[in-house]
This record gives sequence, C-alpha cells and structure tokens, in this order.
Amino acid sequence: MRPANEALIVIDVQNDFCPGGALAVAGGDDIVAPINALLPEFPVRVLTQDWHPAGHSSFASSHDGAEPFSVTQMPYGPQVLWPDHCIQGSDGAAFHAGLATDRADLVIRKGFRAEVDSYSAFFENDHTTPTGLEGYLRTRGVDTVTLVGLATDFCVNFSAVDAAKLGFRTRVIESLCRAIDLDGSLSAARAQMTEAGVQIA
Ligand code: VGL
Ligand code: ZN
Repeated sequence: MRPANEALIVIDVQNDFCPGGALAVAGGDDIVAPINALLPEFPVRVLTQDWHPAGHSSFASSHDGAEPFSVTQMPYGPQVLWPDHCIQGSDGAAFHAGLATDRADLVIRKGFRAEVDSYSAFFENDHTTPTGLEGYLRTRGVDTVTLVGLATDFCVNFSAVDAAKLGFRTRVIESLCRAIDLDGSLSAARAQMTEAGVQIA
C-alpha cells in the first residue's frame, strides 16, 4: 500500500471509449485488468465518468453540418466536435464491465452541463468552473496523484496538467492509458504535460 497522501485517478474507462463504443480508443479495454491490479495499492481511489446530456454542445450532431472530429469555436475557446458519446444513463456511459468499480472511493462525473465540455477531472473546459475534485483530494490529505485511463491526449492530459498546476505532485502511467491521437494530439499532449511538470512514467 502506498502512503496516505497518494491517490489513483482512473479517467473515463467507459464502454464508449472501448472497442465497439461510440468514440472507441484503440486498445482501450487492454488497460482494465492492470488498472484493477493497481487500485488496491492506493489509499485514495477516484474514478471519473464522462456524463453528457443528449444534445450536448460537444457533439457534432448538435451543430448543423458539422463533421465529427472537426473543430468549432466555443465561447471558452476551440472545441473538437465528437460523435455522440457517454450519454447519461446509456450503456456507452457505463464503466467497462470488467473495471473493479467497487474498489473506488469516489466517482466524479463531468461534462454534464449542456453548454460546456469537461475533459479535465478538475475544471470544465472554460478552465474556471471546478468539479469539486480538488477539494475532495485536499480534505483527504492527498498531495500526490497518479493518473491512468482514457484518453491519454484529451481527458488524461487535461486532468494531469490541471493537477500539476494546482500543485499536486502528478504522475501519468502512459502504459495504462490509450490515446485518440487526432492530428498529432498525442505528441502535443506529451509536450503539454511535460511543460506543466507532470512526470510521465
Ligand atoms: C474524452 C473526448 C470527449 C476523453 C471525453 O475521455 O478523453 N474525449 N469526451
Ligand atoms: Zn465527452
């Protein structure tokens, strides 16, 4: 068991990000068993769940004529438009059936406001609206976080960069993540994480 100040944060290991899902990430399900093996090592265990209402503003289908994976301008900046995914209560939004969710202390949902996406476990994509995770971790005495999950270049990246900016010692285990890799987004994500002081293991 790791010391009491360490949390494992498992990002978005949900059916829609696994093979066969609406926004499938190649090999997304390969990481389930090793994540299960890692969970008991950590005294604080958090899962995140992408959780969008139908018609969410990050869906290409909500923008006339927009193709999935194109980029639009939102009031808070550029936003990739995704296929409909992780709709609240759907099978796609459920955790992968093999994930040991019973071992989690906290499930934090994000992306539930129709007009703002939320890649990060800490802040919505406006970079100001908090999810509450920072307070949860601090009040439990956590100052060091390890991140794993989906997808490396979006939700893991944004979460890790925010964690480091908030002052948490932050590590990403890249072998327990899988990437979407849209137009070089994986190499950009690695650079952003390194720049923010995230340790990539
Ligand atoms: C994610 C795109 C849209 C992720 C979530 O979990 O990385 N990516 N919503
Ligand atoms: Zn999403």
